[in-house]
Amino acid sequence: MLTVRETSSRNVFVLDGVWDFKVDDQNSGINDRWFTGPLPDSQTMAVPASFNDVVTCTEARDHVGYLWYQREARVPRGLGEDRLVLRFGSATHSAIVWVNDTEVTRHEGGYLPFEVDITDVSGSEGETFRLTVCVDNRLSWETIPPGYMKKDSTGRERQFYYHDFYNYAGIHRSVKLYTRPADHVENVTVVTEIEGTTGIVNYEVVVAGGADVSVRLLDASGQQVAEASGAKGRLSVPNAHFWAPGDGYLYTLEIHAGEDVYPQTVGIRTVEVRGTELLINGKPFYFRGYGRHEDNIVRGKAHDNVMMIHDFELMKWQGANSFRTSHYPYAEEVMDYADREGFVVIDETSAVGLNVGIGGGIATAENKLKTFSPETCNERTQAAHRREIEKLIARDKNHPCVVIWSIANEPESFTEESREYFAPLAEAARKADPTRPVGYVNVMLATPDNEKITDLFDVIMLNRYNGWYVQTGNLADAEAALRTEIDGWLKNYPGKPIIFTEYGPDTMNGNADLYRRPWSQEYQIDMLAMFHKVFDSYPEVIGEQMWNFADFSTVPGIMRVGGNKKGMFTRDRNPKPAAYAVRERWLRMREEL
Ligand code: GCB
Repeated sequence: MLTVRETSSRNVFVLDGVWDFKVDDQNSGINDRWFTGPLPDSQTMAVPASFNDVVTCTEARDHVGYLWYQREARVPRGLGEDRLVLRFGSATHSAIVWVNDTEVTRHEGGYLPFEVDITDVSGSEGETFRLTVCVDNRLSWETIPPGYMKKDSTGRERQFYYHDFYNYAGIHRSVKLYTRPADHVENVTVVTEIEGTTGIVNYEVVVAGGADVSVRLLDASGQQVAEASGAKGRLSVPNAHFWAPGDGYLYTLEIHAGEDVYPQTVGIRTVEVRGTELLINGKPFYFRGYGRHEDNIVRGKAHDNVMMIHDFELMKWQGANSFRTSHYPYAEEVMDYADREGFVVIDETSAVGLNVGIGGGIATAENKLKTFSPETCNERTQAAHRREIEKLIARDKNHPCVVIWSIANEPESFTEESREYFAPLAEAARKADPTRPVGYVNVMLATPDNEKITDLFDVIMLNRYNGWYVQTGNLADAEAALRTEIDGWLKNYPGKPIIFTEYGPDTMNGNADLYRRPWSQEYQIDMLAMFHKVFDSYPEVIGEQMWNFADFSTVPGIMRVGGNKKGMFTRDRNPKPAAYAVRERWLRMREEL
């Protein structure tokens, strides 16, 4: 699905703002047909926002089920023969949408966009229509991510899941109406190559309707550097300015299909895993960065340009060159921004917590269950997971910043069932995008001795907490265990590079400790330094992405003091002392390049 862009043939109307809102505490709104009129006893809610930290009542915050949103919108004047499309950047986790009394679409999956053509139901030019959205925040064994519900002693439904970040919900990204000609550009795939100093742009356009296609490639200053006609082609750019880490140079492929014009940004670059290296434009790349979250005070998981730009500024300040979209696809604005800022991205699906061995960061008592079974993660979960992979790749395939697809975070991966589950999914990712490496992120319970799926992937991505969850407070033992483990991976998979995609201790900012014990700012400095010393002694380790960029909100738990505190930055984005230590290292590494 194409990102929404305003062009000479497409108008965009942003519907963000203050909407009517209602927490459906009895989950009765669908039966009571709330979409047929104004929401009963509504309050207001910002769009985009997670509703949870905006409301003040705990029961509403932790509501499990339906959330209703409503506003009036207007069919634009001058629509003529064009089509009117309603588009959501995301609604977490599923949504039903009505225009007046008519249901126009349903969507599952909380972190990817969806759209629907509403021309035939929205009315005539200049008229208003009622737009109602029912968002459902429930997770089940058949959703990605999975979860389950259980009634508490008061009969109230509670939501449980096997990941630690809080289950924020709502309309998290922008809602837009846009117009486009009936014959229009529906999709485009761009694959770039490099031949010496020449950049090659292979493109393939899908058109709705019968219009002929022509394309122009413009450089960053708007000068045309190549052109072609036909829905498929190969453009050559002599002396091209390649996209590279830290140099987010972008061309624009201006696509013309009949009256429609659509601009697709293009970064000319290549990515390849060769031996134990990951090469960008033929040069070995070393990842310096973090796993992150879309998480902010009051906004929850809402996209916010202020926070996005500030976060990128902080990452640059620290000398980072990359991040992972742990543990779900991030807003399209973030991917666009990573392209233009030259950040390198490991792009992850929302498949987190497919593992009954972990929960809220620790083993839970509910674990009599098996992860993969007809009652838990089953064929329907796998089908949903496959859809998430395919939809993520469809959305992000043209972003030069994306260099690896991560199809899951810390799933169970040491059983035969996990292999059966993952083999077809790794294949589906490769089929959807044969041009990028595919990986999954491995949990510390899956060691070189028992793990069963790494051979399906191109890279080894490890989350390790030696010195924190294990060997707590003993960095000598932690270092020994870490080295033994890396040796084990290298022995089993001598040809694959290793990226550390998580490591680091919880750290209460301001907790100073002469004895440098866990939870102190000194311990964060020491534990990270230990990991870095180990990484520096293995050429096969090609990346360090610590956990986490910033502290974030979690489910309540005895291991979480006001959230997960493994950030380099606090939740309000102040650097912890370790951030300065890491900054020194990363700036030095950048200089040495
Ligand atoms: C992990 C998870 C991450 C958690 C982290 C922790 O391995 O991937 O989502 O937040 O551990 O801090 O426990």
